[in-house]
Amino acid sequence: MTNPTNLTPSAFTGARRVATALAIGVLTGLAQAGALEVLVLDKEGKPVPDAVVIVVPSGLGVAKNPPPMAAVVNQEKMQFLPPVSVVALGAKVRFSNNDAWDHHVRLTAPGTAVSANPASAEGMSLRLEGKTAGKPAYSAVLTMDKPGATGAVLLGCFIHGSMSGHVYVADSPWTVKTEANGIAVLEDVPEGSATAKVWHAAQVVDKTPQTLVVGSTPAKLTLQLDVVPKRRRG
Ligand SMILES: [Cu+2]
Repeated sequence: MTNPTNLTPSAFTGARRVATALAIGVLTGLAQAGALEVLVLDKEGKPVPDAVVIVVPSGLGVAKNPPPMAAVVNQEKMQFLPPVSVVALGAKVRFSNNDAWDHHVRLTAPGTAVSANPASAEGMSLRLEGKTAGKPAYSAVLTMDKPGATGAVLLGCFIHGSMSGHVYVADSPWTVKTEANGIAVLEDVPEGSATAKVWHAAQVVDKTPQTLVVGSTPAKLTLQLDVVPKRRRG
């Protein structure tokens, strides 16, 4: 009969290594993770930047680069920059006016009556004074924390109707914006089946999510919009 105290030091260390490996495995849900590259094209087959790709895996895992809990959106030369930001639910977004004249920050979520302000379903707005040369810009921090308020929040300005932007409050940790080349790279997506969908400001009708399988080799997927978004100036 083996007495546990008779284990040799090396056997004991080995057992501990296995235990540690198992613990790490449990923490990561044991699922292997793979990379997924999603290309978003417009109706004419051209790459679309500033689209948001949302992947929902069936397995458990930890996202390598989840949407941040903080972001900065600048008002500059009559634009919201960046025009699209992806953040996590509960993120604090700092809006800063770098123009010499006043702007509003108006938040609404079309179709879903979602707002960044828990007190109002219609949305909210605030006014930021213009920047004086040599002084810091006026800014305000808004928290995207309305329960269930995920999706695209529309940004606007009452004074300048041409100004628009979006803050996409992500539901899934695997939510990434496409770069100038129309590609969004998602890392550490748990292997197995997943759904992928695309959001773009110009795509008014929601596209049906696509089902795919993420494996050990990098997967590629193309999602196509039904529209040709206007190119942003600048
Ligand atoms: Cu304005």
